[in-house]
Order: sequence, then structure tokens, then C-alpha cells
Amino acid sequence: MKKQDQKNNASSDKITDLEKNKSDATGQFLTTDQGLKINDDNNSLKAGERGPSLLEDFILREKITHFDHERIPERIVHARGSAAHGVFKVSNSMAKYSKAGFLQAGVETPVFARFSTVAGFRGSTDLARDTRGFAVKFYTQEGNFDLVGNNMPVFFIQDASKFPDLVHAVKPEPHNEMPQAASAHDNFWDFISLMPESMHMIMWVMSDRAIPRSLRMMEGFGVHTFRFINAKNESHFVKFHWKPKLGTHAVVWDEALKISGNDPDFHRRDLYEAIENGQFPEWDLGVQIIPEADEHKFDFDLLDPTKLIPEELVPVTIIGTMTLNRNPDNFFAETEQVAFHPGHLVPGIDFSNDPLLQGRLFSYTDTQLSRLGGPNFHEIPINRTIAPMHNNQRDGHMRQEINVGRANYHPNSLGGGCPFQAKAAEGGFTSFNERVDAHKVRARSTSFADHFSQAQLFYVSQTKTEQDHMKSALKFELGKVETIAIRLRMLSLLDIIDKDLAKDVATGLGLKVPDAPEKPINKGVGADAGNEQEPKIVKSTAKPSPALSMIKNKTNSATIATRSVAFLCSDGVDSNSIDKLKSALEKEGAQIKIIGTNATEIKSSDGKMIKVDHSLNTVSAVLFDAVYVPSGKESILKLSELDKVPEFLMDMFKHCKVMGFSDESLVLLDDTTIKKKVKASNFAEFGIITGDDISKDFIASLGKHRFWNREDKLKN
Ligand code: HDE
Repeated sequence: MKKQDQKNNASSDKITDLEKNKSDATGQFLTTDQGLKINDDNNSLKAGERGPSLLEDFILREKITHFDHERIPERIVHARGSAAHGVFKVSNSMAKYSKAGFLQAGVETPVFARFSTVAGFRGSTDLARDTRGFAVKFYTQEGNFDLVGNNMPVFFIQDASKFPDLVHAVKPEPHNEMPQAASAHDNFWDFISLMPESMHMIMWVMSDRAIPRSLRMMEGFGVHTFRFINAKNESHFVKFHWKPKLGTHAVVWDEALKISGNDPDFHRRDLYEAIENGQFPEWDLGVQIIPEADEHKFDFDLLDPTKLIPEELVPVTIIGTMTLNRNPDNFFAETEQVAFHPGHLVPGIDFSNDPLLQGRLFSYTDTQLSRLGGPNFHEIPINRTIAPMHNNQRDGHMRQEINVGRANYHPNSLGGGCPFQAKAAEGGFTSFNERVDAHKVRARSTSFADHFSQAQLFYVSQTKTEQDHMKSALKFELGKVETIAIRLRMLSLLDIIDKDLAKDVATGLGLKVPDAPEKPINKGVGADAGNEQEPKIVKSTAKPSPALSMIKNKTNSATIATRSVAFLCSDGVDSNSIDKLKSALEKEGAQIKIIGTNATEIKSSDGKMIKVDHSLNTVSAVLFDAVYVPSGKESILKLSELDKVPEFLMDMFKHCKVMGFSDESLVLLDDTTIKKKVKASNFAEFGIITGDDISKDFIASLGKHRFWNREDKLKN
């Protein structure tokens, strides 16, 4: 099947709905916006060939005016995103818990998923250390349901009122607009060091979760507690989880920095190419289900978005699978104009009182008014529901719909009472009938006061390798902070989480953990007497949760599908040595990239012409998951003459990726320090696979993804 065919095969009710807005210029005349055929698109109208342009040139004016207005404001957060169409199919009916039509047995629902970084501008690098947005619009038969989540299950703050402060602090500093797409600066850490509630999220952001290998290899989380409501109007609390079929994987920081220079579109390209190649990314959607009666059973508050429920405590029940199978046709029309909103609900799902979620319910419509220019953004094709849509909302900027009839109010008799309200039995949405009996207060529940237990839980759940990466991340981030008092405040907070962590970071910064932290660390919330809280410092009794560690996580897939392997070659390469490993890897779904010393073709020792995917001088090791150097005397000699080859191999080694050599090509290691670090007899244990028949071992090693044992050998 041709790639293009695969792409076009992926259809759905939503794709059909979008068809009516598509425009294809193939075989058509060039026209103005008014449909007037244009005779000359290369020259403006002038008074004589060398004379001034004429104001009368309505064709030039139209073209330039449109161009002048091509940009809309980028999203204030999550500006840089990549998206794809797909389908969600239920494998396990939720009927017992939710009456939502799209959660019932066998139902298939079109979706549009957008992944994003948070802090960077639209043109910033994909590999910033940052949280990733994970937003999915389900075009259900009952209206749009948006699950607007992140790739981390908790958040920095507990109350919506702190969101503008958080975002101001993390964005480039206002006086000089630096740094771009980075949290490593004084403003961010100043704010964080005064907000102990952010400590759990900080542990996540300092972990490798913040530098994913691929958007296809990230978990997703709804973060807040939601409710499922069943046909009997019974409520269960739920937490949403997306589990990638390819496992959850990350890169290392040095790699992230280098990818940002080599290919700032690394994640966007990876998602796009996987879909174009027919290697459709998939995620299982699951929920942790908590009966209403268990609301207060936990030692944290279900409404507190800085807490997660360990999966070992409440397992994730899988509902079905999302497959992304089609790239957008037009980035602006779809990826840029899509408008998500946690308040886009369907019957069977409802909110909890999480104060962060409650604030979001206001923000998402409000922001679209300035970003998309008015109240009719629901009419933009990518946002349009495939369910019937009728109401008495009218007019406004750029209204597309031509509402017929006289009555634009309810109740009416002139329109026969239409459109009708729907009873619950007819699918009308009713909010969960929760009893609320309270005083109006500006306050935070004392059940939100423990900011450290789950930060500890996350830290102790990580392997030593992962903890080391977190320490390095903190040393990097705080090392960029110029104000010593901020660094010290952070060390005091880290000290509460883990003494060794704080000490190690302090040593890296050339400082000492303060004996007595500045008191109070934060005057808590609320300014009035009696309304203040000191953060509660709980002694750690955290039992590690293996699900929180990417390395320990048993469900992390060993598949090598879509992993990319660089074959370093030049003229004179032994084509057999390429073919053997190539066909074995391709059978497992891996991607082979021939990296040649020139940009087009190389000639093998037996005279075959081999197409080059990339020339060595346009790529770097960080863009691939593994390297293999095939046999061929002449090829190896040419490679040995290039300075880039040892650098390529050293990066592969440093980033703990699988390396394969034939007996002949192993000589290329002589120009690196690798043999000094690992004895040849131990190569296999360190992911260096050698010999003339390495397919089996190479594939098994690639399935382990990284050989972290190399990190002990590295000196930075
Ligand atoms: Fe958002 N967030 N957010 N957020 N958020 C936006 O809406 C906001 C929060 C998330 O691909 C904005 O359309 C407030 C948590 C994603 O288009 C804005 C608060 C989570 C996306 C906004 C939060 C998210 C956004 C900017 C605290 C994870 C990108 C543009 C009360 C559960 C969606 C836009 C896309 C985008 C506000 C906190 C996820 C300004 C006020 C927690 C994935 O409305």
C-alpha cells in the first residue's frame, strides 16, 4: 500500500465533516478572494513599466492585506503544539459507571489530539525541559468531550488564582524576554521556592518525564479528579490515564540540548513521519475509579491537583484505545485553530470541586475570544461538533451559520417552541446533584496542606539512575539562577524531601544546605489571621510506587517498533553486512536510516547503488536510537578519516544507546575513549554488540532502550 493511500484510508465522521471545508487548487485558475480570475500575479499595476504603483491595484491590495493579517495571537501557554486525527475505540464498556455514549461497548469515536510544550513560544524547540500538554477532543454523537490533560499527573499549584503568577514566572523574563522555553532562570525558581505546594510537580519536571523521547511515548493524565455518572445517576470519582503502547521513554538532558540545535522540530517530525509511514501511535485510555463513599479514605484530598493516587492503591481500568492515523491537512486550520476546553462535557461525565479545575472552566472560553477573535470559534471546522447543534446564540464576528426562522429566543411560540430542551432521558445534560452547604470563604482546606509526602513518594520510587538525572537537572536549573538566596531557599525545600538529594545538589552548586530554613518558608495561603497555613511537614513513610518510575515500570514496552537506527556507511560498504541487520530490524518495525558520507547514493563493494537517507554532515547521533557500522574496508577507511565519526560514536555511548559493529568496523572505536571505559570482553553487558551475525543480540539490546550502566563510566 502506498503511504498516501494509507493516510487517506483513515476516515471518520469528523473527517467527512471536514471535507466540506477543504479546498484543492489542482487544475484550477488563480483568482481573487471574490473569484475573479487573475491574469498576472507577478507584477503590480504601475504608471508605466518604471513608474509608481497605483492605489487602484485592488489585486495587490487584497493580497497584501490578507498577508498582513495572517497571524493570530499564539496561545499564552501551550503555544507550540503538534496534532493528529484518529479514533478512540472502546474495548471495555463503562456502562456500570458512566452513561456517556462514547464509553459504551464497541463504540468508535473520531478524535483530534494535540500535544504541546507549555512555556515556549510557537517557534521554540520541542526538547525544552517542560511539562507536555496532552489534549484530546472526542467528537462524540452527544457533542464534543475534551480531555485536556498533561503528561504529568499533578500540577504546580492548588488554586486557579495562582496560575497567572506561575505562568509569568516561567515565561521569559519581562525586561529582556529571556530565556526562551526554559525554566532555568531566577523568576521561575524565585516563585517556586516560595510555593512549597509545587514541590511534587517539581520532582516530575526535574525528572526525565520532562524530556520525552517522542510524543508517541508519553503517558497522559487528566490530572484533576472527575466524576463518572451512570444511568442511575450514581457518581464515581475518576482519574484519567493515557498509556502509550510503545511504553514511556525519555532522552537524557545532554541529548535534549543537542537535539534542540540539530532538529528543533524533533517531536513534531517524529509524530508526523510515524503517521505518514503507517506506524500509527496508540494509547490505552484508562481510569482509576473511586466510589463516592471512599472520598475521604486517602491521606490526601482527592480535590488537590498536586496529588496522585498510586496505581498500586487504585489500579487503572482500561476503557479502550486511541489510534492516531491521519495527519492534519493544514497546520493553521487544524492544529492552530483547535480550541480545547475542560468544560466541553457530555452526559455521564462531570467535574469535581478541584479549585484548579473550577478556574480552568472559566479560562478556556475566555482565552479563545482573544485568540480566535470572537464567540463563533465553535464554527471553525476543526472545532465543530458532529452532533446536531441548535440554539439561540446569534451573530458576532465572522458568523458562518445562516440561522433561518424568526424566533431567536426561548421560550417561543412563533418557532413552534424550537429548539426544544431535552429531558435527561433524551440526552439532556444535567449536573451531578451534589449537595453544597457552606459559608462563602477565601480559604484553602487544611486537607491540602501536606506538600512534601508525595514529592518524597515520587523521589523514592525512582531508580538510582533516575534520581541521578533529577539531581543533575536541579544542579543545571539552580546553577542558572543568579540570586543565591533563591538557591538556598530551594535547598531548604529539597532537604525536606530528601537529605541526600539536597546535599548532592548543594555540593554541585558549591553551597551548603542551610541549617535553619528561612522561616516561614511561605506564609501559606490567605492573609487574614486564622486563615494562614504553614505547610505540613510529614516524616516520610512513602512506600515506593514502581508505576512512577519509567525504568521500573513493568508495562513499559520492550518493542523496538519505530525506533530509528543509523547505519554509518560510505562507498565500498559491504551490502550483505547492511542487508542482514536491516531486514531483521525492519521485521520488528524499526526504521533504518542509511547515513552516507555524501547526500545521494553510495556504491557498495559489489557495485550496488544504495540510497542515502541523510548525509553525515546534516545529522547527529542524537537524532537516532542506535548506531550500526557495517563491514567494508573502503567504507570503514573513509569513515575513519572523518572527525565527525568519533563524535557520533561518543554521543551514542554517552547517551547509553545501543551500538553495533562488525568485526571489521570495530576499529572505529580506536578513535574514541570507549575502549578505555569498557573492556572489550564486557561490551555486550554495556550495549555494544559486535560480530558478523549480531541481529538477535542487537534487537534484544535495542528492546532494553538504554544501557544506563555506562553512566558510571562517564566523566563530565
Ligand atoms: Fe491549561 N490553559 N490552564 N492546563 N492547558 C490553556 O487555553 C489554564 C492546566 C492545558 O492544545 C489555555 O486554549 C488555567 C492544567 C493544555 O490547545 C488557557 C489553569 C492542565 C492546554 C489555559 C490551567 C492544563 C492548555 C491557553 C489553572 C492539565 C493546551 C490556550 C487554573 C490538566 C490545549 C488555550 C491545546 C491551554 C488556562 C492549568 C492543560 C489560557 C487558568 C492543570 C493541554 O485557557
